Amino acid sequence: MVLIVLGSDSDLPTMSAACSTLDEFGVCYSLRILSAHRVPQEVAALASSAQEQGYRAIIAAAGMAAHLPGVIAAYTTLPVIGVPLQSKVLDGQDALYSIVQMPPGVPVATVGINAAKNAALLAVQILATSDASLSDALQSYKQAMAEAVLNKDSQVQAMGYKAYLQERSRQQ
Ligand code: RP5
Repeated sequence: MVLIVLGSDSDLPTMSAACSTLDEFGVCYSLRILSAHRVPQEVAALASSAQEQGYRAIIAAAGMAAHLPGVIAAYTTLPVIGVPLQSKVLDGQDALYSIVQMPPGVPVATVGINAAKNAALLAVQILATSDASLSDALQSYKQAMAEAVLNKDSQVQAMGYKAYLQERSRQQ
């Protein structure tokens, strides 16, 4: 249901969090490694056929001058979620600006630098607009997050911040 495209296999360690998040929600996906700069024709062919192949959302991740999500968005009307990836020289800001500043008419829903998990969650949210069980799963996910925060709040109040910090570093 979700197509994940990476600009390089060097992006996979960061983007594996998108795969594991989709796994958590039982959402099936395909993972491809195709570069907008190195294999532009393959990217065009994949993006052009993504809808008829049954995909409902696309996650595209790239670093440096990150044209991959925008090029994919040029070839499809499926929602494209762009993930800017951190690189050594400009720390991911190059990719962030490349992906987020799409010209009018060709949007890419851009998440934060290296925000693979949020990209997957956004894809799940898109699918959940027409899938009640996914919508329920997202509600449970939010509820679990809320309970975790409230639990931490209770603990810090009960223990005081010093003991809380000690306990936290002991667990890490
Ligand atoms: C981008 O260039 C890729 O998305 C990757 O983040 C970056 C570097 O690619 P490699 O040289 O590691 O293949 O296209």
